Amino acid sequence: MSDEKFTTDIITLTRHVLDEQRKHKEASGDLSILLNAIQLGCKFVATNVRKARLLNLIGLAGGAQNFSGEEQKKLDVISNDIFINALRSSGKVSVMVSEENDEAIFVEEGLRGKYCVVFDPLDGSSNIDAGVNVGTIFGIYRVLKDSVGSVSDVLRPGREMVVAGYCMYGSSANMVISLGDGVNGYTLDNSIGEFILTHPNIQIPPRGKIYSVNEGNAKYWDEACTEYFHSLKFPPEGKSPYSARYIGSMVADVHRTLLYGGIFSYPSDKKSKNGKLRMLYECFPMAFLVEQAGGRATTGTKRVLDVIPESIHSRCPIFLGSKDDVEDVEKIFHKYNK
Ligand code: P6P
Repeated sequence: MSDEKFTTDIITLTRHVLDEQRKHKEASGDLSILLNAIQLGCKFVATNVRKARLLNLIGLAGGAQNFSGEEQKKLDVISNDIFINALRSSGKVSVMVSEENDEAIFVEEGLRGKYCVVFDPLDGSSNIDAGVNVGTIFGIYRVLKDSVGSVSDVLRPGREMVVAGYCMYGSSANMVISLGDGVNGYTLDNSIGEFILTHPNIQIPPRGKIYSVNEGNAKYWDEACTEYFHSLKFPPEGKSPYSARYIGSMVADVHRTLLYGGIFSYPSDKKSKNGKLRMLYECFPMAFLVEQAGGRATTGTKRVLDVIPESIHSRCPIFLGSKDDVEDVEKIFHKYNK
């Protein structure tokens, strides 16, 4: 008989959010309802990512016909529609920004709520074909006072977010989320359709031994970036080099960094002066989570969460991870950017 104690007191994400809600007497329960809508989207995506190759859902935009003859869409487009519909029908959202939509989405009167949600419904979707982990990334702002929903509600620094999280789709679906009071991880139990608390109070190690960056861009890096990564690969005598790990799917690379420590980066370079990753629904949520777990996130010269986006798809360079590793980045960048 396994000595594993069978628990009948399972902590689901929904229960955890309600516990959080009870801590705030003024809480209306709106955020709990909103997070349930996000959970629905993640459960849908989890199911369909796992079946994608079987259902031939991958890479079929443009002309492919499904068995009923209608236009078949790529999984990330379908996932986007699922999230938009779930968020709109929750009645708790006024503004949405999605990686899949050029313009912000403003919810009609009667269904507007006090939150704005920025999200990438299926980040890294090009990796699905190769069976690599992909994920949904989301951040939540409260609408500005007296606002009925406008772009100004989301062109704000990431530090003003109230919730940030991601759901990674791999061998299981792992939801990692912060409501501003630490970071917790949940694993989807497909048999009951609930996210179960499996990683309470995630804390990132103060220093790691792994660096994660696309070295294929090294020829385009600036001097500070080049010097920093060189210092990890060729440390002083008596110190071991860091190991290199790069999956090319932000959710997977950040998840590993959060649990094991070290540094993940998508720096700016001569090809992309602001880097590749988008502030609102990639950099800000991940920076929020890492800071809540005791780590840090910098552009090289500035705290990521203090950057103000000029437009909803603005990008920024990012180095995130263990606080001592991020401090090393800033020391070198400070030398070159006085
Ligand atoms: P590169 C995936 O396309 C993505 O948006 C992130 O998930 C990932 O971190 C990055 O791009 C990878 O970009 O240029 O290294 O392939």
